[in-house]
Amino acid sequence: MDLHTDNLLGFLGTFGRQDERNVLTLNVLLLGDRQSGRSSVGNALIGGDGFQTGICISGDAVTTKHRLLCRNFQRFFRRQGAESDLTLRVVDTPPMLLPRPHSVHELCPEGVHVLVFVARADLPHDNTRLEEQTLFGPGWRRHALLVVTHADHLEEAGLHPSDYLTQTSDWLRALAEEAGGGVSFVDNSRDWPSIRGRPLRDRLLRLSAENHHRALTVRTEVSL
Ligand SMILES: Nc1nc2c(ncn2[C@@H]2O[C@H](COP(=O)(O)OP(=O)(O)O)[C@@H](O)[C@H]2O)c(=O)[nH]1
Ligand SMILES: [Mg+2]
Repeated sequence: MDLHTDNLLGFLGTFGRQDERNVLTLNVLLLGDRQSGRSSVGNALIGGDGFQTGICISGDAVTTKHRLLCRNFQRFFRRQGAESDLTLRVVDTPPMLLPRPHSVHELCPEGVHVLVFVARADLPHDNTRLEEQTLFGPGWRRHALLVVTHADHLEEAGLHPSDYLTQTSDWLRALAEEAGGGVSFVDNSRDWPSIRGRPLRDRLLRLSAENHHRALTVRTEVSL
């Protein structure tokens, strides 16, 4: 597997070919609040530690600008009888309620296949929603996957994930119900990123396949 950072890997097109194998390239956008665990989820997806993570000191965010990391997973799945690589292009974002659409568009001019919403289980959430619809259009839910991090805290508290969802904020519960890719609970304090990421990669690929690998266009003309 090759690890490519930032712009080292040119975009191959949604479907390309490499050494006679098909390559499916998916653009993935991480969204969420400060310290939600976005960068850790990005590392799990990529199977590395390229995104800087950490506790923010004196209110300064660890992730301060959009960052793209790419990784090719060889022979990740079979498509129409042929072995296919999966190339993930994962965009980490600063903690903002609204990502800067121009930055996302610059990194993913062809659009975004999967929106990964990251929220942490051990902190309360308010009901502020992102302007997803304004940014990605009305079909954004079909491309959304919710990842709840810090699942280790739920385990410690003896709380089952489904019980957690009944007790959490309205917006998180609504998102869990609306997201086409459903909800994944992860404990990012355990295992190697690559191992943690495998079920997320599978889920992400399944979701994108359900959307026939169509990408959402990021609307840059809206003033937010
Ligand atoms: N215990 C635990 N810690 C986590 C988990 N996910 C992330 N962290 C830690 O939470 C802090 C913030 O994570 P980070 O990925 O940088 O969050 P970001 O600000 O949203 O990018 C870091 O110190 C991580 O190591 C988790 O699932 N469990
Ligand atoms: Mg971060």
